Amino acid sequence: MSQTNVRSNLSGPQYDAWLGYHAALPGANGGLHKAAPIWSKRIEVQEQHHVMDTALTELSQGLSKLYGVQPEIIKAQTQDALHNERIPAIRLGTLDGSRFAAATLTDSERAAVHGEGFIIREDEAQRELVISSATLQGVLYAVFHLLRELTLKPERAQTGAASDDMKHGKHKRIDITEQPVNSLRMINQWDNVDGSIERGYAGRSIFYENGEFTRDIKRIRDYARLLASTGINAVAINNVNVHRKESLFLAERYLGEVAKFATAFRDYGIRLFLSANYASPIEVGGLQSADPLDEQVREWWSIQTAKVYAAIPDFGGYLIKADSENRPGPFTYNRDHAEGANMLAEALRPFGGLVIWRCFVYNCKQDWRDRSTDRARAAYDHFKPLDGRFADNVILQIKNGPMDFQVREAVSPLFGGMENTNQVIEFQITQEYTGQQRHLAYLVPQWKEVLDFDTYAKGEGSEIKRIADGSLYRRPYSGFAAVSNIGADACWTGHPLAQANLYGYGRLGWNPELSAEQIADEWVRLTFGHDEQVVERITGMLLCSLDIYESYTAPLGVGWMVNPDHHYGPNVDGYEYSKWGTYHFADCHGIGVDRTVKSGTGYTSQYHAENAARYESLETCPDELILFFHHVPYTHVLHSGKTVIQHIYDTHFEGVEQAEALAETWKELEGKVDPVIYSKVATLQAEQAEHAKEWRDMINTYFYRKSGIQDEHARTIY
Ligand code: GCV
Repeated sequence: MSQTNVRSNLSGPQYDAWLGYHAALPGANGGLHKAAPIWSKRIEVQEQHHVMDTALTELSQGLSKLYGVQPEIIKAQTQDALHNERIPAIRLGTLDGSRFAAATLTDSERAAVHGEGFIIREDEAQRELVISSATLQGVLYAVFHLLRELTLKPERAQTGAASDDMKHGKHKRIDITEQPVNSLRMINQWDNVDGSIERGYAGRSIFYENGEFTRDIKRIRDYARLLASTGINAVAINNVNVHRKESLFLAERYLGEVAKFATAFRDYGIRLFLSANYASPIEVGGLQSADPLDEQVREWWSIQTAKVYAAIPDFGGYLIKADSENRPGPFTYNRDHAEGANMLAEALRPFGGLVIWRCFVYNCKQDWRDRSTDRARAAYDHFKPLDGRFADNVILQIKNGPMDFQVREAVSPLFGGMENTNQVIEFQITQEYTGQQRHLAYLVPQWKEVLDFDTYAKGEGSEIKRIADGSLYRRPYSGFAAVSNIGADACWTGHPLAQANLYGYGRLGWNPELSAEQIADEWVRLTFGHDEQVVERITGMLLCSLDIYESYTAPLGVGWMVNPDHHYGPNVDGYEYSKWGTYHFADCHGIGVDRTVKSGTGYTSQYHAENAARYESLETCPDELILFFHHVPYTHVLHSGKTVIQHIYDTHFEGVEQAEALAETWKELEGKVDPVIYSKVATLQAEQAEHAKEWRDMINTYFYRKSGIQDEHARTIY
């Protein structure tokens, strides 16, 4: 059987995720096609291209699910005449390839819509809907956008000029212009070829099985479809920790398989990248060295990269984790990271490829007795001095915080520290430290907070989102990257509601101005329909979920306190006497990491003056980060008026009550949402409520025993 014939047999609401289009209107299917817009029964195109084919398939499938009528698709040959007769239709195409696309726009509109941006416009009589973009990817994004709009706002659907709404002037002509804010909108898979996923909480890999690439290309396409529907345009298909076998992905052994994945993603406008092993010249090429300044090494990369491009002409480039957590890198040869990255950049440049170089570089063999070394400082200390030295096709990938995707940590001061370097921000959609898709944690509010953070790099208004999108420093390459949260689980994400994080990441990458509320509302309506009780309850659950998780886990920004290795569940001293640089320094007097210039590690100085001063002073440091920046006595009084110890007790008791309330809220939805999803979530929320108690009791007991201070409300502490 050929690879493409092997089909996933997964289906149904949990698998369809937000693309079911089954939820278009409240009520039953009966009413659906009565509301069909007059133009929805026919689609006309002039261009032939694989991405256009995808757009057509998506559009026609989506419309037929929404309105119960399969639209007729008319391709190039006969189209001119039909168009002149102004037969109602959707007409779509690129500005260069389609006459209608160009004709509907004014010169200034044509100039304004570029790259993957698009315009969707209905004519006055609603007989025609024209989709125009400069690129085919833009046409595809427009199709997904249109279907989303029609699903979210059923009132947009009209039956034509004769409709009552029209007569009463209620119909608003569809006229949408969208331009993605970030140019790179990337997903990183941490999948290994043995089928495991590093920090994966949704089953095995959909990409690999037992040392081979999956034969289920249908599943890869279905994933590409989900990603593209939110605007994702790049994917790195293997773990940044590149092990022995995965090092061969760029060699003959696997390149043919990689190319098949590239085809599946390409059809959805997504460029494929590989995580590469910095020591590939040795491990794959059999050379003695991987020294970036060695001519033989440079030549090896050039030749090997040319082979990759021969197999995948639109290959995106290499994602590199070097000199990080025991991975090889240029430090071995006394070279710096600019020298390391630029060598790869040189090999990729002739093909338009990119090097995405991670800044997660720190000493993971620290002596816990040494209080002067601060892991939070590491990325800035390593990379800031290299600003301006990276080649123009190198992009630094910087985690949102200086530590490691904690529930609460400061933002990375590297944003705002490098004016002359391309940068993307890295988020973690997979919930490594945020409940591992067994606890509910909607992460969009956290990402929004980071993106809206003002670095003051160029004075007020220098938010991280403006560095990520390239506008503050006018960088050619910029954007978002994030670690995926999907696996072979039938609902993709383990916890069905964790789909909202994947959806939200894509939407935020497209437009960081969208609010967490709007994204949650969109996702719930697309996934579950418009029943107002369902919408209100689930969006409510999502929006308070991260605060709840934070309240019963590590307090006030100090982080960690998890079991070592797998990182699930409470263990206050789990990382305290370890080599990882992840300490809380709790003793009988107080807790927290002194990162001030005055008496601590000096980390606060890595921020621009306004933020440095705010964090340096106990008076102005925000409560939620107090233990990230300061070591304080348990009796220290927060801005909230509570002492640190009472805050710990209160939040942990309240957090459990709130986790129980989440489970109760969900129970109200029995019979109102898909039964399989209902029972999965009900089980998970009950488990979360129980596990929150474990967190509460361990943390409260630990700090009660350390401090000897009673809870003001005399609740049970062990
Ligand atoms: C892929 C953390 C995770 C590791 C991960 C690493 C990284 O340390 O625990 O599993 O490795 O981050 O981002 O490289």
